Amino acid sequence: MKVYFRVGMIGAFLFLVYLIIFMTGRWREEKPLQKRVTNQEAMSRKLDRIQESLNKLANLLEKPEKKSSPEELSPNENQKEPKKAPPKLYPNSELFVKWGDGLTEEEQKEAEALFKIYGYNAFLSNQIALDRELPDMRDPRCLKKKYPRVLPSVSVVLIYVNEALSVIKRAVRSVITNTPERLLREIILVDDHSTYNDLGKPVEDYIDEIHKERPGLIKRVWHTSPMGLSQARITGWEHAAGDVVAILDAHIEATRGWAEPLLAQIKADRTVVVSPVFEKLHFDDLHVERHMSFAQGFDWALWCMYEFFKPNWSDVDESQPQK
Ligand SMILES: [Mn+2]
Repeated sequence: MKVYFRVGMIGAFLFLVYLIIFMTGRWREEKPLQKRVTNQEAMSRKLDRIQESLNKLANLLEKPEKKSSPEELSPNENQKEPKKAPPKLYPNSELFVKWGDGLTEEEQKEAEALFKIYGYNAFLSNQIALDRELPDMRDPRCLKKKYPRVLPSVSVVLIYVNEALSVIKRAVRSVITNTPERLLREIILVDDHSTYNDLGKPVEDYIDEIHKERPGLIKRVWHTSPMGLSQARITGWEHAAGDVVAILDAHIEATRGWAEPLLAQIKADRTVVVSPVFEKLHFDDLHVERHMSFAQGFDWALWCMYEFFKPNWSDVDESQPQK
């Protein structure tokens, strides 16, 4: 880390030197060409010399550290050393506030780098099982409900752009595991022009793997240019062949019994648009927390908002659907 810091400092210093030279160069632009060239040559020579000295300095700084590196200690001395907890490299990163104790420095670096790319803990997502089982957070009264066996079929649309591969895979797996086979018509992956390499062939490979158990279950649709969130959802809907289309982000995990209550509502009245209450999947340790029951809607400025249900609703029965 110290070495990186030093290299960083030297880099910053060099950049500053470059900036000063650049600015001085610009101020002198009115001067005759001959003089400007000589000035530039002199500057460039100076810069070379500064760089040389900095390299020497960097080499000098590296050497004492190498002497005290653990590899050069005798094996006995090494064993006697008590195991120290690895230092926290990113004390200011949100990712490590509640998570990440005991990670090696290398692991912390990887986790932080992935967090910067994805905005959630893709490092942890890559470690945990694709078919992990989440706790059942349904109201006990929901568990007693019976739904018709014959329900409309559902096409599940998962939209994404530059999502973590393991997150997409887990979303797909969770939908397959938690939707009755007779009801799941297909899963449609809509990729809004991702640029990350691992969302090409690795996704195709995963689809092939799924198709060994459920032939033709997954469709993949690729936008040839970025078209945005709403269009991605519309694209998914256009490709859907099921009676009902469930439109979701790709960073979800379906849980047991998610589909039947929604499909039963639509079977009873095919004009309704239904939305479940989504539990909260935490970005850092990926645990799930029960979310309060809200209705989602939009205000006149088109901000998405959450609205409480009627005051008497929870007194009556929280397991009932609500408008
Ligand atoms: Mn989302």
